[in-house]
Amino acid sequence: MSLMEIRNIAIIAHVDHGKTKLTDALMHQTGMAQAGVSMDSNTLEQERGITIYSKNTSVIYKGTKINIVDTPGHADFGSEVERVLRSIDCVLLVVDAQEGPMPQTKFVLKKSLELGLKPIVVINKIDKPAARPQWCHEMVLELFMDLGANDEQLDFTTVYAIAKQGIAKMNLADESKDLTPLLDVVLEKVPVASSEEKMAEPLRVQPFNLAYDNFLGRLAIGRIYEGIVKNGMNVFVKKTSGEVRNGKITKLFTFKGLERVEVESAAAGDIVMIAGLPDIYIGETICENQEQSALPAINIDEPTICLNFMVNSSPFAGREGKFVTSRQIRERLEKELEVNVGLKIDFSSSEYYKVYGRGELHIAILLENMRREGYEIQVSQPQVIFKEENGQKLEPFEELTIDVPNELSGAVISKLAKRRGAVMNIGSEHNHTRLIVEIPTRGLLGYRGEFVVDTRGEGILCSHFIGFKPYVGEIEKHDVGSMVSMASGKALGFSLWNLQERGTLYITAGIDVYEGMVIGNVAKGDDMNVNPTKGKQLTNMRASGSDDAIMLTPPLALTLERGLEIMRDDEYLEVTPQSVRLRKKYLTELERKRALKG
Ligand SMILES: Nc1nc2c(ncn2[C@@H]2O[C@H](COP(=O)(O)OP(=O)(O)OP(=O)(O)O)[C@@H](O)[C@H]2O)c(=O)[nH]1
Ligand SMILES: [Mg+2]
Repeated sequence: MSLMEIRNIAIIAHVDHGKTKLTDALMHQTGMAQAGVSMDSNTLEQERGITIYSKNTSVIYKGTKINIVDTPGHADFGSEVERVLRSIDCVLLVVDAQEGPMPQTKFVLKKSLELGLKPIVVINKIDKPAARPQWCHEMVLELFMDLGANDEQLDFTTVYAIAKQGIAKMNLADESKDLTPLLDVVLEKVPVASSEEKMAEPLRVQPFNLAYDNFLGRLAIGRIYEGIVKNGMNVFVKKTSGEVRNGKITKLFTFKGLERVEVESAAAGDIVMIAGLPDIYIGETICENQEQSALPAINIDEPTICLNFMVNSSPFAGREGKFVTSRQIRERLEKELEVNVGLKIDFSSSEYYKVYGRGELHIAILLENMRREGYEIQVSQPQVIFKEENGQKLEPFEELTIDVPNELSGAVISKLAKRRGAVMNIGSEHNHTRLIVEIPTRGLLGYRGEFVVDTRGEGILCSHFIGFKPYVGEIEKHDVGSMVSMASGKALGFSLWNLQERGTLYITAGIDVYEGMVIGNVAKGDDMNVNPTKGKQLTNMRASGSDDAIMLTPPLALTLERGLEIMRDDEYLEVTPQSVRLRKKYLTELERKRALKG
């Protein structure tokens, strides 16, 4: 058994503060990955420039193996970070030197401190012209204190970095060379992951993540706490409840750079990927003997929103997709459950599958993946999940952190108040107001788009889930109606030109529409039935100028996330490989009237 020393770390931060760039640079400089290869390996991640799935890698530095978990920064994936934190020994808390600590910094740091971890702080992006590393350091220290860090935790090491250029230094005045100062700190400060004694004990592995392989099925990614795991081993899988079942390990991998490397055995301290246990789940304990006790469970956050996935029933169904039947959708969703830990699905209804998730982005990513694979689906409006405790109705709440130019804060506050947001704190700095707002998730749904418009793109809004609280009653948030097509055919520039005065259009000329399709919103009031296919009245005289000459305001293109946000409860979002359309559940006006009468 090769006994290389091991260190296990996770990289955590607010979204975009540079976790992945730092991980990439560590891989490149240690020769574990070639230039240009990134941890954000998934196509959607590359397009969006965000990390969606936490991923493992390892680098070897001065004869020590450092297992690194790169985590996502977006709040919808916060529970993923939490799981990872349980299984490593130290975190690199990356903070943008200009922005300073942001909401997600606080969230992930809080979790780390609670678990007793001693973070290493990396103040990143010190190359930005507006970087203020000293200030940032003070802010981080303040945050540690606010979060109740103990003396040992308060005595954190700070490293300054330019992840993008692969540079780290202990003092701002030091020479800029490479990342060795950071790697040396990791060797010095991160506890060694194992010991001879731990290796001599019977095996215990705890999965903190799942993966899927078409040939091997479900894979568990976990930390070996004690003992030695071997390929072909017969094991017991234990839950904290005491429930136990047998299994056999059929393949074993460790991580090397971005690759998984098949191995015959691995020892305590390492992070491994195990095949052969088809029903393995996060937080269970894989052990060698039936009598061993299970490790403490890993908590998985409950979903906060749900919506129905259905067969696309629009008149355009089947135009673009390869997989359109209920059975195909079901199989795809079942496969998703293999790896998507925050997701739950109820398959019991014959009309729809009820999908429960952690937020609009979490659901949008699933839909985006499905449409790219060739699926057509239609979904209902996302709803928050209510809970009942001691006879009281509870609903999910979020904490918002908002930064807006001073003159816009009034407008933002009044909008949020309508949606039952309560301002907890207001501060002002450099003509910007920072608001901390507590709001029911229900009130936040559909607000992001409005926020961008209201603040002319100059505002920043971050949210994270803070828990279930008593239900606050009805929220009326829509002040626009839908513009619904009453005809099928090609939308014509002439009619759109007339319609665009009434609201914002989602389509442009030349687009195929069907009766019941929502083609825009109506600025004032209720839904409006319109005919976007109507051409200019033909008269005896030739019309001056053709349809092409009409200048239309560019439409508000419906993206998946925007669609999920603005759709109303009597509408479906139609998702197909090339299109996202909004439609009424009932396509004709008559059916809608009947449904209203109930
Ligand atoms: N100026 C500057 N930009 C940086 C630096 N490090 C990262 N960036 C940029 O910041 C952006 C985000 O970097 P990522 O590494 O993807 O950030 P992340 O923390 O992994 O983001 P999420 O995974 O989505 O939470 C990218 O555009 C990087 O090029 C740096 O040191 N200096
Ligand atoms: Mg990232």
